[in-house]
Amino acid sequence: MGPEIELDYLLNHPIANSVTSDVNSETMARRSFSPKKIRIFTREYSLLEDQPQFKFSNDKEAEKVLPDIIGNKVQTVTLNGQLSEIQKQAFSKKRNVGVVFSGGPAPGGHNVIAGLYDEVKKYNPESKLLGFIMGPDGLIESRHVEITRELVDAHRNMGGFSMIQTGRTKIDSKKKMDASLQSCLHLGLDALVVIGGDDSNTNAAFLAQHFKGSGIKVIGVPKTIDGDIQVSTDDGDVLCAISFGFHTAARAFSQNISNLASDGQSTVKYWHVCKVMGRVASHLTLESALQTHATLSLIGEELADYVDRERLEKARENKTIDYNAFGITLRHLSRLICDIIVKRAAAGKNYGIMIIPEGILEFINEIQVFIIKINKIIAEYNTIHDQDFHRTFPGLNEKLEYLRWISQGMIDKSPFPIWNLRDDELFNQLPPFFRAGLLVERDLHGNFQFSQVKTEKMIMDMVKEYLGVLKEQGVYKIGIKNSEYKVNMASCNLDPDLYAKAIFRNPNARFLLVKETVISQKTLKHALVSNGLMDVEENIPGPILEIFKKSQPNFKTQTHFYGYDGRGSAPSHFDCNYTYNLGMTAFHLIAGNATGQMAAIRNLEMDFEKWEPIGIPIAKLMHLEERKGKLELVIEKSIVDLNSNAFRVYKALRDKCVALDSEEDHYRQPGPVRFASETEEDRPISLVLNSLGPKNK
Ligand code: FBP
Repeated sequence: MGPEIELDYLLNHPIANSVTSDVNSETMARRSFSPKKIRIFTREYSLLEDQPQFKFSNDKEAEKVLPDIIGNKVQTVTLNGQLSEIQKQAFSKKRNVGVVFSGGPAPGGHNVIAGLYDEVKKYNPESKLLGFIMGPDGLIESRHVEITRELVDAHRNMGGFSMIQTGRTKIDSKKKMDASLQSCLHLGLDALVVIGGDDSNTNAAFLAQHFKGSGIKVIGVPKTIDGDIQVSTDDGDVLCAISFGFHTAARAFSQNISNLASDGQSTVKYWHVCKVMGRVASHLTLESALQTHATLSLIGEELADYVDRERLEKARENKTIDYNAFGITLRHLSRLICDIIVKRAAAGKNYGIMIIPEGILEFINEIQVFIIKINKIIAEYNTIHDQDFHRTFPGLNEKLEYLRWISQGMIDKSPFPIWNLRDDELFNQLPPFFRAGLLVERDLHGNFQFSQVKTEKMIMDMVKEYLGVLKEQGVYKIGIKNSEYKVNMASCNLDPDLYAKAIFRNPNARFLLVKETVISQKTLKHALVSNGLMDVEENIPGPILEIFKKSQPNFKTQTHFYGYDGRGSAPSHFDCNYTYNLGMTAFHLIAGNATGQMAAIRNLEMDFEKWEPIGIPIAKLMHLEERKGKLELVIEKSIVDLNSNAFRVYKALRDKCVALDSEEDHYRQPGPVRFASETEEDRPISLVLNSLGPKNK
């Protein structure tokens, strides 16, 4: 190394400054990238057209509590016909629009604001866009910032929700609704745009109803990486194929997972266990499975549908019905996983990649029952005592003690207490970390916080335990490549065929499996001696000992959690375009005087040229759901449809992913998330598959 350069010189050097700047060339390129615009947005004005052919059946409770917006129709943003001068003036009038992020971040949120801002200013430069800070709290407390061009330009095509931040507060009381209305009135807002998930769009509908008399419009925007806001009509017409952020998050997870796959394939010693976000639905797991061809991906919705045919058959023989044959238990799930691990090991691959959806517990009956019962117990405690359960019983032991009292009839005096002795017994068989996870405080919307529970640890502990049993039984063994075995034996002048018969269960197979009875050096020696291949006093021949050692599996795992990283990723090309157009759609809905509508893009699953901006009536998407032990009106979440093309294709690909058929694995490398279109896929794979049908071959 040459003489040391002075630090001052170094710090002032333009190259040092440029390479260490916060703003690198990727950021600059992202900021200056212009997403594509749907054709109607390149024109001057638009009109909203009701589309009564899209039908939804109303929920009775929604009819009762959302009377002013329940009659809304699906609307398309079009330009069929001429606007009068008065209509044009009304369209371009000076407006103040508020915007708020709500819930977890999702890539593309900033572009929704960018699209909204560009349209707000395009029609009237005097119009203003105000952002409420830190989510619904900012709205309730009127904490806001004016969104300027500089602010927007710094965040175009960038990830996160950092521009105005976000929060999970639920606007669930008259007091909070009134405070929100006061904030909007005080700021002279014409409209409010709520960018959020199912719960936040539920909030948007209630706000639209509450704001009706004030004339302030409320528009929702479908955000969530979970991909569980999908809207179809009663006749099966898809109006919103996916929420924004889903594609990027799945791509970000998939990049990491496929990197692990390539490491795993090189070192061949670990099973990588990847828990992937998605509070309830397994859409992100399904998309990641399609993107990466990971060895094994569990789809929660499929497990819920699981039927144990063997048990059913046995029960039929005994002329009984075995209700436990329906649905899956954690124990059974661990057995299914072990089955794949053992089969892969037999094919010489004692390694792999497994994807477990964050919300898997939602689909495991025995655990779901606990979650529902605990929700109810906590809700009742809070109502009866007007105190918070978690503040009163902060530690795990105190919570468990309270449950024990209930099971012993000390609190719940009914003949059938909600938490009975059997519940208590089963619950106490779970490891403490898992019990603590199930008793974790619900979020502000009453959702169980799956991200806080180490589900993957629970499942993998059971897998490890059972693999230990299978190893002792001699079932779990690593297959030895026949050709390698022969070369090794030949190099030591040993007859491969002679020895193969003594030690392998399948002497002619491509991968040789040591006999189940051969589980130690002692039993190996016994096999060789009893086949006349050596004397008791002799040492086991070196190559045979080597092969035996090689066949003994050591199950090693590495666990990973992919969630927050994908939520914070910069948006993909698809999400950049999608969200920018969503922002513009929100403006056109406002300009067309809509309220209680969710901005959406129809035909997302098709090529960009077919994308169509629409408004979907939020009130029509609502149903009653158990939250914190009570029934509440919320937007219905979409879970993985087991009849969808995407799921069926994945199911058909599964054997290829497990790769028992060949020495090669069939992992797929989707590469990094890109904002430019050159090599980036233009849509999620699940959307591409779901768009294929007789009409779109
Ligand atoms: P949203 O529904 O608000 O988009 O959030 C979804 C999600 O990312 C889930 O996948 C995850 O379970 C949850 O947020 C975690 O949230 P938190 O930020 O509260 O840990």
